[in-house]
Amino acid sequence: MRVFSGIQPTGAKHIGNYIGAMRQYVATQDANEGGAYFCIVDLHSITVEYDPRDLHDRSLDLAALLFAVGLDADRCVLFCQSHVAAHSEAAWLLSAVTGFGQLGRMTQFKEKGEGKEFVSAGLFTYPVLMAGDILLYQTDIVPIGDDQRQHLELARDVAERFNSRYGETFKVPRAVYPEVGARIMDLQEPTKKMSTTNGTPQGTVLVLDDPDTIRKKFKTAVTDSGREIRFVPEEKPGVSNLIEILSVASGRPIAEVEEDYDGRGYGDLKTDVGEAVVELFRPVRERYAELRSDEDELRRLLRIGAEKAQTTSAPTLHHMYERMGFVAR
Ligand code: ATP
Ligand code: LTN
Repeated sequence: MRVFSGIQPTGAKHIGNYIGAMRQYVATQDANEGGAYFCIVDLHSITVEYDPRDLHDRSLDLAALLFAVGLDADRCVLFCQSHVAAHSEAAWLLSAVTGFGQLGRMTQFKEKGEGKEFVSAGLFTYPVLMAGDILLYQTDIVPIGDDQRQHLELARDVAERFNSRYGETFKVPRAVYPEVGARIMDLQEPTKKMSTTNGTPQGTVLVLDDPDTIRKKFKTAVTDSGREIRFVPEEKPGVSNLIEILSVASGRPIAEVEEDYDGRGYGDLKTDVGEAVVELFRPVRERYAELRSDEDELRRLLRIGAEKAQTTSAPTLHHMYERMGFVAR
């Protein structure tokens, strides 16, 4: 099985990104013979307003963070999307088999564009670039969080349409969502997903937050009316979110966490989740500081990743041009 996933170098990564995505990347890098490819999708991050001076640093921040959580350059391929030209090329070619109507129905496009004075064409075609990312690698499985469901469906449609119009070229990929934590909610507004771009700062726990900040964010988390600690997301979104986070951070099933807190108060739960998350991220913070201080080494590792990604994606890109009828060089 071949694994592929992408992650944006914008903003600081939060516990939702960790639980929904990064943790899965680490788990899949050994379990898959076909190799695991993880892409820092810098080309995607120019689709909303951004500062060019930041992009460079954020990309290196994210590389260091991904290595710090456990990706290993010898066991997976980590690279920047902009280093492999095939991604931009594939996006253009695939736009021929992507429906304008389907792109207009993407909720991320509607949400990120809403109320903005300037909405880029790139924000609209974002899912085409994403489909290319995945399809170029003949990917079997894509570990992602729940919010990417619609984009993955589009990538599958694009693959099928291309295959039927131009002949069998792509594998049709399948998404893999974590069993627990596919949609971590904002601690202050637990009916909204945790997000660096659309969430509340106090309700968003960053992987690199210092221990006291993490404790404080959990202490002030919004809970629900009633007193019972039970996992019922529709009825008790705040408490259920905390249970889910504690389950992942402590490695215990949800039912066991519920049992442990039977008859206890919300205060205990908040303190314990905070502490468990502090311990979960403590080694990550330490490794991050070390890795981030050596930019030359990070660049070297990303270069190696880009070379491997380029080699893997080249034959598929070549087939795309050929089957679409372009004159060979
Ligand atoms: P944000 O909403 O913070 O801007 P994002 O979803 O736009 O983040 P990425 O950082 O690229 O962008 O997301 C990386 C991965 O994290 C994706 O697989 C996404 O599904 C997952 N993810 C994002 N938010 C959550 C969340 N609240 N819970 C679980 N997984 C999430
Ligand atoms: N849209 C994704 C990031 C992304 C991605 C991908 C995820 C870009 N290309 C390919 C999986 C596979 C997001 O998380 N916002």
